[in-house]
Amino acid sequence: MTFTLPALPFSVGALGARGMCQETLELHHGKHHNAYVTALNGLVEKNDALKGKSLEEIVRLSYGKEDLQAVFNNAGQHWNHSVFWESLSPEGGAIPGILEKKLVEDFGGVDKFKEQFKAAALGQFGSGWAWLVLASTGKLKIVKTPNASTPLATGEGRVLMVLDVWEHAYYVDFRNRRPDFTDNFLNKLANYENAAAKLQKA
Ligand code: MN3
Repeated sequence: MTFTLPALPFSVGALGARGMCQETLELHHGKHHNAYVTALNGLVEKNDALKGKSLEEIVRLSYGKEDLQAVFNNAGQHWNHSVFWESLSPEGGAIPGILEKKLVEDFGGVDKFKEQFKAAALGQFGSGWAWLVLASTGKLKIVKTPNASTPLATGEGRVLMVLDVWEHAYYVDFRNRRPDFTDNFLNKLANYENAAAKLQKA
């Protein structure tokens, strides 16, 4: 299987008024994400055991395997970025009732959810990701993962939403200010509609 860069679910300039400019998306989607896809295809081409496997299968089978570290890094980054683009919206920040109710139940309020999510985003030392997942307990949970790691591999829950906290995600718009980038995501960019739809399907 040859993997391809998914199209953004919005135009490349669509988030400019909400704190993520066209240059960021051209670099992040067109260069960074594309490079992971290209590298993954090169690695799969050289490894018969991976040919014909889905992206999800490759992420899971390469996790924690020393000899497949490069495969995991590129497959994980491809999967994580694909979820990240779906986690953004030009109409972001509005939380549908069904998700709001669950955030209140499981975190004690929307503000508490945002505090915990921000703490995860800031607490991830170096590169990584902050996630909203539905744990096997049925409760929403926030987790962070380093580098290319992902709940798809760790089994920490079904992914509803993710924020990329690698520096390449925010340096053009926010320079070194990850806290401002995270606040902006939670209040103006986060696609809670998409997260709510995934919650209903889970
Ligand atoms: Mn990234």
